[in-house]
Amino acid sequence: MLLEQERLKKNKIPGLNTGIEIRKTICAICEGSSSSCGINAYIKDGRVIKVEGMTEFPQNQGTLCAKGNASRQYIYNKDRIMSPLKRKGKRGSGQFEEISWEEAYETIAEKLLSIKAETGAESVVFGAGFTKWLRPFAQRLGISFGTPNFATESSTCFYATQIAAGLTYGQWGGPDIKNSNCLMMWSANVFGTGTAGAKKLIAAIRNGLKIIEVNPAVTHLTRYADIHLGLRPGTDGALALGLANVIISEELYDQSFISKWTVGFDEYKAYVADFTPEKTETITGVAAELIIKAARLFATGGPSSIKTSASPTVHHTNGVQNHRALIALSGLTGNFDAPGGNYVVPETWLHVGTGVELRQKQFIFPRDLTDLPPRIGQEAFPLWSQFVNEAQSMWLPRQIDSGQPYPIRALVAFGYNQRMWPGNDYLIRMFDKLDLFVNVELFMTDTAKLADIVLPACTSFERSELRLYPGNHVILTQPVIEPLGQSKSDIDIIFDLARRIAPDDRLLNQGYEACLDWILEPSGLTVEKLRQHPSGMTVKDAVMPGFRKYETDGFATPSGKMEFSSTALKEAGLDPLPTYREPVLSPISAPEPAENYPLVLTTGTRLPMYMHSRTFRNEWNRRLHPDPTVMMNPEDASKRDIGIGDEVILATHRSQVKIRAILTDTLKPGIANIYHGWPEIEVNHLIDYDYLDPISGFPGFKSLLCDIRKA
Ligand SMILES: Nc1nc2c(c(=O)[nH]1)N[C@H]1C(S)=C(S)[C@@H](COP(=O)(O)OP(=O)(O)OC[C@H]3O[C@@H](n4cnc5c(=O)[nH]c(N)nc54)[C@H](O)[C@@H]3O)O[C@H]1N2
Ligand SMILES: Nc1nc2c(c(=O)[nH]1)N[C@H]1C(S)=C(S)[C@@H](COP(=O)(O)OP(=O)(O)OC[C@H]3O[C@@H](n4cnc5c(=O)[nH]c(N)nc54)[C@H](O)[C@@H]3O)O[C@H]1N2
Ligand SMILES: [Mo]
Repeated sequence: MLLEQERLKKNKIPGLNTGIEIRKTICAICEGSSSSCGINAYIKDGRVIKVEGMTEFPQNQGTLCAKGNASRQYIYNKDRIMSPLKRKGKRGSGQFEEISWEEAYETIAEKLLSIKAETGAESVVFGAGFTKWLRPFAQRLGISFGTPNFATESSTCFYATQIAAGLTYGQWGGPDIKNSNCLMMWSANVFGTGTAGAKKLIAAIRNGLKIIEVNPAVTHLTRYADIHLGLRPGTDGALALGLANVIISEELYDQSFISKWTVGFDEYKAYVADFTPEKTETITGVAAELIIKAARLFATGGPSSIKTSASPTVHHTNGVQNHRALIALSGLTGNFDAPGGNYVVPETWLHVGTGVELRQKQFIFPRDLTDLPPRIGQEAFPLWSQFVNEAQSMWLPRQIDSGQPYPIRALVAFGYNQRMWPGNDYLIRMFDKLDLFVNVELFMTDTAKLADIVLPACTSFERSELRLYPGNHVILTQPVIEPLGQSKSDIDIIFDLARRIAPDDRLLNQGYEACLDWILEPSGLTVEKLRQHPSGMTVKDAVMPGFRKYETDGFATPSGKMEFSSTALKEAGLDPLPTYREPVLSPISAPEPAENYPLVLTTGTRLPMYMHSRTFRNEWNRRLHPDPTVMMNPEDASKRDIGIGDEVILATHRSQVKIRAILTDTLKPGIANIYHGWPEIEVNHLIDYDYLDPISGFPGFKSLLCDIRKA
């Protein structure tokens, strides 16, 4: 009997005789529409002793990736912050003293309220790094306090694609893969970045879905692809215009959609005429025959859809226009909001579109942003402010520096990582000018060390959060363990602060669950009901929107139509067509720097075991890829006498890093590729802080010039 009990315990079998219980939660190391996987957490004596994928969870159906599987190393990490801290030494010295929650709140509230009285609430910025789940609450807190400035990671991620779509169609839609015959995967590398979606993609490919992959690199997807278009980084716009050239010259476009539902087609057609397959080959490096073949397959092998990503096409100094050029292919071929094309489902919660109706916008904006002073970056990027309800974080260091149009004096951030910014050394210097920098963090990061006050947050296992998924699955998790040490859920911190700095916000002051019930109300769901479904519930009567909604509603653009030529861009004095411009730093546009820095550098291609800066400290993840590396073609390496695994110096005109070389044929000669976010090297020092797209303010992370030499 005893032996049997030992065996059960050792094998972590749940039950009364082992005291092991399975509780349901989700992973929040990644957050996005193909992530936040369902988890079975095995709990014994209040500790997580094992995790596995939740089989009944539609998102991941029992699978977990390398990061989720290492959850215990994330939760019980020695770097977790265990109590509120106040800085003692010089900024960045890492010297802190423990303080009580009460003292932390009082100090913060007193400072924020005095700044508000002196220079206005707009001098205070609320912010969030990659973490998304808390944003509606943090942004509302800021608005109720009186500041328009909510500055998040989305100033470098996704929102530029939303601007491109807003200008062109009003709103974009994801690929309706179920009904699609041909899918253009425009650099969305789901095998490394959204593994829960990869499984479904392979199933569709086995079912006959044709794939056109656009990617400078050969990836895991390439073996499944019918056509692979390996372009030079940053030339996406030219490639898209080249594809349009073939579609138009061979008359493969949807004439009736275009005549009825678009504006600017004639100007677009005239502009596109210049991008012959031959010329496009010269710019992009993709063979003319392949461009022709891909254009024909996309236009005639439909219904065809396009899967875009949040970053590779817009991390360029011509990012928004590149992205406009590629999404225009959907309307051009009559696939926009059509079955098997790109299906528009309005966002209901945290960037995910479902048929479950919630009050997201109404909750975040108890008052209109236009009643408040201009947001950070609004003057520099007026179109950003038209399409995005946040400040442009890339402009934050600039405004702290200049004090114009008004001073920025305090930053209250949830999980801020200075390595997100290009030229991050500039931002670090600017932190010194702030009267108060609060960072709410899980771990004592390099950025937390720069704060005046650090507040300990807890992981998804220790809190309750609401998530919606495509397919109308909804979950409201409950903590599966107590928060470690004195850490708290971000939400509790937000509500505790609200009572002190936004006492007039009656809804916030009723607490988290009351707010959730208010948000959920139109869907008929309640906190009480969701609690009865620990694995979440699929809302059966959710009403999905129909296709071709423009036929009744028009397009949400100034003309009410799809705009090949954008009214808003024209009014802003910018190119109204999806004009192609070379990246500011490219071998063609910058021949002089290119003499010393002849390689095109793309940064931030994701590694499957790392999530930005989050999982380096998990031993299991770190062992899979221990050292910072650069990928380069063997031909470029042998010219430089570089061998496999050699230490090399990767240099741009601004800075350099020491890194190991990976030699690989997956990249063409002339291109180098590195991951961002390593704690031991400063990748973003390689990039100028003002290397930004003029429309969105997004950094040109993925088209730079560099050279590599043996260390
Ligand atoms: N494991 C893991 N997953 C993640 C993340 C992570 O850090 N780790 N981050 C999440 C976030 S925030 C994001 S934004 C997404 C990104 O998701 P993805 O876009 O799917 O991933 P990336 O690896 O950034 O880029 C995809 C591809 O873009 C290619 N690429 C590089 N430069 C260019 C270019 O100039 N043009 C084109 N067309 N392609 C280019 C690269 O070769 C790469 O294969 O991933 C999310 N998922
Ligand atoms: N060179 C280069 N730079 C890039 C990119 C690139 O491709 N190349 N990509 C850009 C893109 S697309 C993105 S999305 C950004 C990445 O955006 P970042 O914000 O840099 O991403 P992370 O490092 O994941 O997260 C920031 C912090 O959040 C903390 N955190 C995690 N969970 C929680 C939580 O629940 N609560 C709180 N309070 N904190 C939490 C983490 O510990 C971490 O320190 O980087 C951008 N920067
Ligand atoms: Mo991102």
